[in-house]
Amino acid sequence: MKMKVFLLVAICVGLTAATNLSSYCRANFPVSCPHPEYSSWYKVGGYCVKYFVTPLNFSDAEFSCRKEAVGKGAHLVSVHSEEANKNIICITMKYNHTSPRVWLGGFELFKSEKFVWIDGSEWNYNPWVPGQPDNTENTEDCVEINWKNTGMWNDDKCSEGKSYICEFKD
Ligand SMILES: [Ca+2]
Ligand SMILES: [Ca+2]
Repeated sequence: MKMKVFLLVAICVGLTAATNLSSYCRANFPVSCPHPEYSSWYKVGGYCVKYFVTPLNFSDAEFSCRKEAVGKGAHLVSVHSEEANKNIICITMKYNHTSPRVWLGGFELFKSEKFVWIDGSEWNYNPWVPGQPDNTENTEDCVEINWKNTGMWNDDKCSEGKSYICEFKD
C-alpha cells in the first residue's frame, strides 16, 4: 500500500515537473538564429545552437559540429547559465521526447578532475546530477545532459553514441 502511494506521488511529481517544463518551453522557446543561412539554429545566450539527432561518439560529434557551420568556429555546445541550460532542454525536447540524452561540449581534461569546454570558454556553471561526475570505472570523461534528471549533467563514456548539440558564437 505504502509503495502504491509512493508511486502515485512520484508519478504526480514527475507529471508536474514535465508540465512545468512544457509550459516554460512554450513561453520561452528560443528564437531563430539571426542569420538567414542558419535559420534552423536557435539563439541561446551568445550562441547559435542546433540539435542533431544522429547518435555519434563525443569526438565524432565535435567534428560534425565543425562541419555543420564551416568558418563559424562551431563546436559542441557550451552552457554558461541556468537560462541557457533550460533553452537547451526545450530544444532537445522539441526534437526528441523519448531519448533526450545528448552530448554537451564538456569533458574532463586528462584525468585532472577538471572539466573544460571544447570551445575554450570558461567553465562557470555545472548543474550535475547529485553524485555526478562519478567517473564510473574510471572511464567517464565527457558531459551529457538529461541522464536520470532532466536538465542535469552527468559524465559518461566518450565512446557512447548520443545525439548532440552544436553551437557557434553569434
Ligand atoms: Ca573522468
Ligand atoms: Ca557518470
